[in-house]
Amino acid sequence: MSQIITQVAIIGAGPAGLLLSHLLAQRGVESVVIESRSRAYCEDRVRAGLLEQGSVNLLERIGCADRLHREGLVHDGTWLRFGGKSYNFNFTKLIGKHVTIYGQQEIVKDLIAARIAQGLPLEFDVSGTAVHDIESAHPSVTYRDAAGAEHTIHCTYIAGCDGFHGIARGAIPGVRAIEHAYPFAWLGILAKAPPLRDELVYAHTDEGFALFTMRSPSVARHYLQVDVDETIDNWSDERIWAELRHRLGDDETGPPLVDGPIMKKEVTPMRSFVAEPMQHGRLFLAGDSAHIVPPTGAKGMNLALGDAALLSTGIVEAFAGDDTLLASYSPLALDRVWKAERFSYWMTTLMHVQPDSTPFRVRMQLAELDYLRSSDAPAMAFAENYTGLPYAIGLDRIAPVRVAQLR
Ligand code: RFL
Ligand code: PHB
Repeated sequence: MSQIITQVAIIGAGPAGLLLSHLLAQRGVESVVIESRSRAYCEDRVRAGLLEQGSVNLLERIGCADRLHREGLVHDGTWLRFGGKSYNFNFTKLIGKHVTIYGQQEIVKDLIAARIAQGLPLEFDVSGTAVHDIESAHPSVTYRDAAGAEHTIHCTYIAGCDGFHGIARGAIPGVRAIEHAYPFAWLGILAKAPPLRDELVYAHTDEGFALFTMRSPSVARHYLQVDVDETIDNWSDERIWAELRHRLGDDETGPPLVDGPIMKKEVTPMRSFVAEPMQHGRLFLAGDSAHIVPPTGAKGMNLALGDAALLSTGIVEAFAGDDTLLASYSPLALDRVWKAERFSYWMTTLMHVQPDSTPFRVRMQLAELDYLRSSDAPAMAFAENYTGLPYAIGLDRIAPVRVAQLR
C-alpha cells in the first residue's frame, strides 16, 4: 500500500471538489483529488447550465473563466410564462445583476484541464474510498486506483465533495437528513435546435411546467414536468416536441418553437435534501454531498461552488493559525443553503402542477405570478434570489489575488 502525504484530501471531482482544489492551490495549500468516475464520464455528464454572478467571479479569480467569457451567454433576465403569455423580468434593471449560461461539464473540463496543466494530483477511476480517524488530528482516506493498487492519503483535513451518492456524509456520526420529495419529475432533453427566445422561459401551464434553456446559440435544453414514476421509454421524440410546442411554443405574443435532433434525454427526480451538520472533526462536506435542491431556479451547482469558496477560506486561515472560520463552516454554509432551499422550493411549488391540485391552488399560483409581473417589490426579491444571495464572506477574503487567465 502506498502512502501519500498532503494537506487536504478531496473526495470527488465535481464542481465543488475541483473549485476547492484550485482555491487552495492558489493560496499555497496542497491537496489530492480522487474521483470514482473516468475523466471522460465527468466531462460528458450533462447537468447544470446557469451560473450566478458570484460563481463567475470565483472562476475568474482562479484564472478559469477565459473560455466561459468567450462562450458563455450573459442573460440580463428571464421569461416567466403563465396564462398563455410570456413576461420578461430584467434582473439588470431591477437589481443591477445578471446570470451566465455555461454548461457544468464545460466548467468541469476547464477546471480539470487547469489542474492537469499545473501538474497537481487528480486521480480518476478510484474505488473503495473510505475515510478514517476524522476525530483525530491525523485523518486519512484510503482508496484503490484503476489498477487495483491500494493507497492511503494522510492529511490534515478531508473534504467530502462526493455528491449525493458519495460516502462522506455517512461518516458523520448522527448526521441528520431533512428532506422533501416532490410528486413529479423532470424530463430533460439536449437538442440541436435554435433558441426559443433570447433568455430562458419558465412556463406554468394547465398540463404542467416546462422550461426552455440553452447551452449555445445552436443547442437547446428543454425540460418537461412529468409523472414522478415516468420512464423515458414512454416519450418518443415526437411526443416530447409536441408537448414542448404545446407548453412553450403556443404563444401568440412569442415566436414558435423550432425542433431538431435530440442528442440526450433523461428523467430526473425532484428532491430537497439537507444534511446537518456539514462538518465533524476533520471532515467537511461541500455541495451535493450535503444538500440537494430541485433544479427549478438552478441553485445546485452554484451552492456547490459557494460551499467550496467558504471551505477553502476556512482551511487556508486554519493553516495560517486561525481556525475560527473553519470551526463555524457548517452553520455559515447552512445559512445560505437554507435560503437557496427556500427559493428552489418556492419556485418549484409556484410553477408546477401538483397531481392533487385544486382550482383554488391554481388560482393562488396565477395570482402570485401576476403579482410578480405587476410589482417591482416581489420582482426584485425574485431577481435577488435567482442571481444569487451574497456569500457569508467577501470575495477578497476568499481569493485575494486574481490570477492571470490560463489559456
Ligand atoms: P457532483 O457534481 O455530483 O460531483 C461529485 C463527484 O464525486 C464523485 N464521487 C466519488 N469520488 C470518489 N470516491 C467516491 N466514493 C465518490 N462518490 C462520488 C462523483 O463521481 C462525482 O464526480 O457534486 P458537486 O461537486 O457537489 O456539484 C453539484 C452539482 O453537480 C449539482 O448540484 C448540479 O448539477 C444541480 N443542477 C443544477 N445546478 C445549478 O446550479 N444550475 C442548474 O442549472 C442545474 N441544473 C442540476 C440541473 C442537476 C440536474 N441533475 C441531473 C441532477 C439540471 C439537472 C437535470
Ligand atoms: C439548465 O440550463 O439546465 C437549467 C437552467 C435553469 C434552471 C434549471 C436548469 O432553472
